[in-house]
Amino acid sequence: MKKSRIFILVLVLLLTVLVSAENLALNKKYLVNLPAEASYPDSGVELTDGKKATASIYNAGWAGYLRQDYRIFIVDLGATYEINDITISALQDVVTGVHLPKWTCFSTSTDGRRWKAIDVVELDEMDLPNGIVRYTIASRSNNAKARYVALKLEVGTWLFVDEITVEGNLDTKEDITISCTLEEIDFKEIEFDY
Ligand SMILES: [Ca+2]
Repeated sequence: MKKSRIFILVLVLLLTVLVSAENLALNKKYLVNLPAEASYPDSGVELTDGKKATASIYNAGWAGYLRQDYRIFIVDLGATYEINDITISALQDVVTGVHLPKWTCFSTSTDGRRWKAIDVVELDEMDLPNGIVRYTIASRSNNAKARYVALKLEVGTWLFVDEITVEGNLDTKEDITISCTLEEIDFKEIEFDY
């Protein structure tokens, strides 16, 4: 009896490891519709390098985006996968004008041309933590198939972003059929709820 229980436990643990989601966005290419400010630059790898910034505007891990209403970030996963949670982490430091986005829209595509708006996350100031914090905004994509993931974030004064993640299962990888490159994507064609 005991042996069979141990066997089942090991089996469950093994299955959990096998189906556990991984960050498919890690070290993947991304584009932003407008570049980060020179004072808080992004070299083009920091938002998917797996490194978290500390909750300080002086930490070099933050890319800073100033005004102009919103930014759109597109991550190329390199192949189509079934994806689960999409997250983006931002800084709140109200005194220095760094605010969390009031809304964040999520959209996915398998070919970079046809897009599907999948979620909007709105942040209510009443619900936000006080002080200087690194805050993660998350969306559930309910096993959407995607090669490209786009996020559109409201920008008030400053938006500071350090990392985007896309959770999914590597085993669901599909070979690329017809799709455009990241550079060929037209930001205006992406479907968002806002
Ligand atoms: Ca990072």
